[in-house]
Amino acid sequence: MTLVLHDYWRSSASYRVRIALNLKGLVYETRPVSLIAGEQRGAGNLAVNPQGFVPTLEADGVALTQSLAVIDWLDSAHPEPRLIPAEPSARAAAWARALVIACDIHPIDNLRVLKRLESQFGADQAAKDDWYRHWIAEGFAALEAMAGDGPFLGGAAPDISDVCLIPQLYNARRFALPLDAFPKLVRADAAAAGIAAVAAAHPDRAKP
Ligand SMILES: N[C@@H](CCC(=O)N[C@@H](CS)C(=O)NCC(=O)O)C(=O)O
Repeated sequence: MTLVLHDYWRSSASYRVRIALNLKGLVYETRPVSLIAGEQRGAGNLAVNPQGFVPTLEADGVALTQSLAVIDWLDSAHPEPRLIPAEPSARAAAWARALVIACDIHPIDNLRVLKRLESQFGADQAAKDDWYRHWIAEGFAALEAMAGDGPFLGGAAPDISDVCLIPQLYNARRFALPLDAFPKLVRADAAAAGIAAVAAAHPDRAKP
């Protein structure tokens, strides 16, 4: 199967999919889409991703969008190692943690939202940075309470919620959010950083 990932090195949704692909040991090509140059809204990207987002994973020419749907597809097509637990309660808990990040933190801090804050309300860089940190801190407080005994959020192995956490923590550090209040999240991230497949997905290694 030919896998082509349309991504941007610093996009956290793209980073999630790179982590999942690498954990499953899958080989893929990348097609960089520059968010800085606005390429996400160009005809080439819209042809595979009608929302004008990254990432998109093309699997034998079939375009798969929405990073969590892509990870769910990967877990169905390539089940080992499982990122979405099979046992119903563990599965619901893993999805709940993942969705705290993917639904309730990440979209509010997206580039288009930050641009809109500036164009519609005149927010300057400091105001936008404060907004960005606020939503991460609020979501991380809940996620810290939802995390298990570790080392990963759901236990002994990384699951879909850790896959979402690692990029969100990367963003939190970029925007200088203090992390002292989130020891379980920092522990899960440190455990993940020790996995070569996860480290290989880091933005610094995906930079074109
Ligand atoms: N829910 C989507 C979100 C994708 C998304 O927000 N991608 C961002 C980068 S992390 C993007 O393409 N932003 C472009 C923009 O805001 O113009 C997913 O999980 O795939």
